[in-house]
Amino acid sequence: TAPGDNKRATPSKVDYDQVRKSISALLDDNNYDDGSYGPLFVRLGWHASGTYSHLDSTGGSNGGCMRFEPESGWGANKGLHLARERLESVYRAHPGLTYADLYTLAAVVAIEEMGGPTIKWRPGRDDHKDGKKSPADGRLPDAAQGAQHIRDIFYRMGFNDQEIVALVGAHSLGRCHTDRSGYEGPWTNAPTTFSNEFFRLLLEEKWQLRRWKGPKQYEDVKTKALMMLPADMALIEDPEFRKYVVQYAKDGDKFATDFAAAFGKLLELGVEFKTTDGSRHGKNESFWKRI
Ligand code: CCH
Repeated sequence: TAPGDNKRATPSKVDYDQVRKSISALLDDNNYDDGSYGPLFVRLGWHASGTYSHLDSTGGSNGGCMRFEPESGWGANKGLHLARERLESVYRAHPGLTYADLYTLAAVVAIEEMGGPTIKWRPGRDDHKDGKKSPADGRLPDAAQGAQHIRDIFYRMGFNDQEIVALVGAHSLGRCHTDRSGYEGPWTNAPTTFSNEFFRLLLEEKWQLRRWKGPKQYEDVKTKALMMLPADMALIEDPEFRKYVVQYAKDGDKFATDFAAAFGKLLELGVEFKTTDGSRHGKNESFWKRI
């Protein structure tokens, strides 16, 4: 049966510390990928949020629409049903919790548990009953493209060059799967540990085109075990992006701080949070001021 609205209790009754614990308990699985669902949960939160456009205020994590068509069927979201299925028990165990909050909190918990920074997160996203408000496909980045495309996609969400580079640093985590994106392999040697290794590898390794039947991707000359997407390579080819790659490769703490800020912002794009008097909190106002 299709997942529906969670109207069993009001969000304020949900114990989010318990929700966090339930999510943490689902991260490790020796039979899955590199032993953790963490990277997949991060991709889930990112793809749930990255549909936002500040031009018309559509898209974003509110609504939890990725569980419905059309979003569930988008090529860019291939494989994410595994994350949603894994999280279903958490949704069931916590009456009042919305899928929209769950998908974003799962990403936050995963990053924190994989050694990343604390990310500011608050509940308040509603679930829609269907996918009617989903934007048209095409709002998530295409890995085959370069700097101009990346800017088009992320400027549309309201990010600047520094935030873009910080966000893509999430590719220190996880890997590509031939049956999902068509690409193959991990970016780093420790794909379940949050770090600035992605940036260090980009600068320090020599990268060559991989000769294979799959889509155009790069491999490190030394071991051929690591990969970069064309869109990743754009971060060192473009001089403005490259400035931040150099900075983050040198300073892991700065990366962690900037990543936390940009990722926290990503998860809130287009979400209107209710204030205690029931009125809607302004979209563009930062919640730091409110709490
Ligand atoms: Fe990404 N990403 N991403 N990515 N991504 C993929 C996997 C992950 C792009 C393409 C891909 C971000 C930005 C970009 C993660 C986090 C983030 C894959 C492989 C492709 C392709 C999917 C597969 O085959 O499983 C492109 C292009 C961009 C921007 O230009 C941002 C931003 C984030 C988060 C902040 C994570 C984590 C993964 C690993 C998922 C896994 O299953 O291991």
